[in-house]
Amino acid sequence: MAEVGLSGLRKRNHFEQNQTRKRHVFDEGVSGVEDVPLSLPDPRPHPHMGSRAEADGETDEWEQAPETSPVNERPVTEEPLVDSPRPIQIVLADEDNHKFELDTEALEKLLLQEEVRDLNVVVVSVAGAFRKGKSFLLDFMLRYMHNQQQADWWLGEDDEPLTGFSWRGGCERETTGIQVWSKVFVVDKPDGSKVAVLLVDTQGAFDSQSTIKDCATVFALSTMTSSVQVYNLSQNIQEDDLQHLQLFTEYGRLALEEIYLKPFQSLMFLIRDWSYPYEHNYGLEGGKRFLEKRLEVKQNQHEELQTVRKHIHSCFSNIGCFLLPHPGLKVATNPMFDGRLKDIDGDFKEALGNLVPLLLAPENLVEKEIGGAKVTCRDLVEYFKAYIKIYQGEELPHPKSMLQATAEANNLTAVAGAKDTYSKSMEMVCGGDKPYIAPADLERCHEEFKEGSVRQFRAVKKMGGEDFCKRYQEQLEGELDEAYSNFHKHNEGKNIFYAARTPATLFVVMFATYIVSGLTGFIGMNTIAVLANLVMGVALMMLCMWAYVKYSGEFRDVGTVIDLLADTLWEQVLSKLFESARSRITWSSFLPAAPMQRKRLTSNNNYKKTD
Ligand SMILES: Nc1nc2c(ncn2[C@@H]2O[C@H](COP(=O)(O)OP(=O)(O)OP(=O)(O)O)[C@@H](O)[C@H]2O)c(=O)[nH]1
Ligand SMILES: [Mg+2]
Repeated sequence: MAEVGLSGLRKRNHFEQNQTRKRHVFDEGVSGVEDVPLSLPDPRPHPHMGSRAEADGETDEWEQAPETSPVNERPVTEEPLVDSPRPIQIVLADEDNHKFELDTEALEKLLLQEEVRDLNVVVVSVAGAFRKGKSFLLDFMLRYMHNQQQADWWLGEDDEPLTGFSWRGGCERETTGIQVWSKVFVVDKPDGSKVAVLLVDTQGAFDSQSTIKDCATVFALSTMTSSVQVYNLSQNIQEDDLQHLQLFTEYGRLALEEIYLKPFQSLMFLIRDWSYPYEHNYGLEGGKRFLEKRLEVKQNQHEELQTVRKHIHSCFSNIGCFLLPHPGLKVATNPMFDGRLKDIDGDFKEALGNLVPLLLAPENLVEKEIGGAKVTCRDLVEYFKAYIKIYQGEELPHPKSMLQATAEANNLTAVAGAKDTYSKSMEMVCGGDKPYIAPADLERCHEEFKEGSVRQFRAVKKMGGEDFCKRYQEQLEGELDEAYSNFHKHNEGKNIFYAARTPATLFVVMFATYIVSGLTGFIGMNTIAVLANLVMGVALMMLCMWAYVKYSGEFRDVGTVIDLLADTLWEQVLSKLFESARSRITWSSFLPAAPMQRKRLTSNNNYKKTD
């Protein structure tokens, strides 16, 4: 009876939580551990939060507490809110910035409870596209965990609304981020060991508010941290389902530091609304045969199809498939449906009765392992912290939608083609075996070939639209300019005068110092003569070294330093000297006087004469 009284209050609280669920639903405390085989005081499931029946204020007869309930007589504030079971948001989705945040405090409160922290953990997670009944299924798993001692009854009463993880009808998404159930179930395995079972609900993929990266992050995080990932699909396994699984698991694998042979554990394809029982029967056996066919790698298959299948096989240690029938029209279309078994088709209930124990019966529980070592609840907290950090950082590439990835590949190929044409044309003009060309001519060729190359890029049919294409055109133009600057440098290298600048400078230095040393020796300034000889010797050594470097290609660093020195000397001293010498000795001094000058002289003379 105490349970009944509590449930009345819980109902109110749960409704409130439903409104604020997206933030810290767990602020009130999360200490929940349920030892399944040991403590089951009431065989009926606890009324959990989240079903529409609760949210709407609808009350089933079980929840209508008798007025005489001793618990009800207590003031509301004294109710033990602390252990009301509910979903806890452990990964929060920041919708505006497309980021995910781990609620470490909530996770630690749950997994570091004394009773469970050192137990090996079993994590069962359900992931897949949005609005496909994931939370609904998890609520049946919750029922199983609560009622599993009553093997033939665990599905519950016919008139009992389905509660637990928040589920609802309609076309808009419900679950966001990652949620776990606030009770960690402690289960005795047949071998006598105790394990902690954690149920995980995830944000549905491909809703209208999430990017591919968001979907990949949720899927990858839940796959990395779960021991059994249920991949929830509708009606069939389509090729795009496999491609998305490939993309998402690869995104998960990228984040793992160590390369494990098989990075993830068990994958269960769960096909909802299976409509072809005459080809493959409902359940695990039918699913197995169906999956074998779907994941078969054949010799004559296209490479793309083979790669997807090989990838999936290589990622999971264990892959299964279960075919679940349609639950009936009331479940799928009736807005008043609140999860009562009486409204669900018999076939579905029967298949569900087989499916859930397959995942959660003590003998079937799969403990979480990472790198071959079993993971405890305490370890799992650390793994969550480490993994989420990777997805928050910028280290991982952004997974792209199929169209975006194809458009990008398209444009990049067109860029590469156009660039290749440009390079070939430029090679014809100034390639390795071509002689030096005047810089102005080279620039003219560059402009001409660049224009042709851009024209070629624009002529290729590309996906992604004009704006997208424009970005790649700009990239192409940038790359062509860069290539031109390389061609230009290469061309300059062929200029014999440019190449001879270093030896010429060193010769001039040697010649000058030779003259200085001769003159100063002649007039008895021996110190200066010795110094000049020294400089001449150094210049000679540098010239020999430079010649060796150019000939052998060894000690290129030394060659560069000599070139740099000679260049500086040329720019700073010699060219200035030449310049000033040239300005003094003009051509006019070698030519007969110009008529103008003569005229001016005459006029001057005339002027003088007039004077
Ligand atoms: N057709 C069909 N509908 C189902 C099945 N199971 C549950 N539903 C209905 O699907 C709707 C969505 O259920 P949810 O459990 O909230 O779906 P979800 O995948 O968790 O949705 P999101 O949280 O938005 O990702 C509800 O109206 C359920 O009644 C099923 O096996 N087949
Ligand atoms: Mg959901």
